[in-house]
Amino acid sequence: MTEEKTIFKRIIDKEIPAKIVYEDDLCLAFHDVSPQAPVHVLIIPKTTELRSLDDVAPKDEALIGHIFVVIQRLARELGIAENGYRVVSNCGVNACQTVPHLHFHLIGGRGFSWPPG
Ligand code: DGP
Repeated sequence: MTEEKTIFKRIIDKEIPAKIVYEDDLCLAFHDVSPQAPVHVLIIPKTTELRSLDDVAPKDEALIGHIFVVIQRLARELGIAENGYRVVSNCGVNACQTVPHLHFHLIGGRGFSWPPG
């Protein structure tokens, strides 16, 4: 049985539109459809193997490192690096993950509180 594509895989395959801010062979970054801050971008690997952070294995170290380098560059390009930003990966039910494709939220442009809700 073939698993149904997630919404993120459909964005990767350009089947549905997204405001893409960065793309390379390994990852894609686009504006979140429901922004929680003035800047809210999602960075996702193109592989569909990783449904969440919990699926990441030692073989993925280079990919995850690459994604974080991209996140840092995007934070600078999007003008949120100077005042600070937050990177979030919701993993599983307790963290309210809704899309089963590993993703990192890059949010900034306002102050955040801690602890998170
Ligand atoms: P999470 O709760 O961590 O699984 O976050 C999923 C995020 O994905 C959520 O902030 C909304 C965003 N999202 C869901 N569907 C779409 C879509 O079709 N387009 C875009 N750009 N973002 C989406």
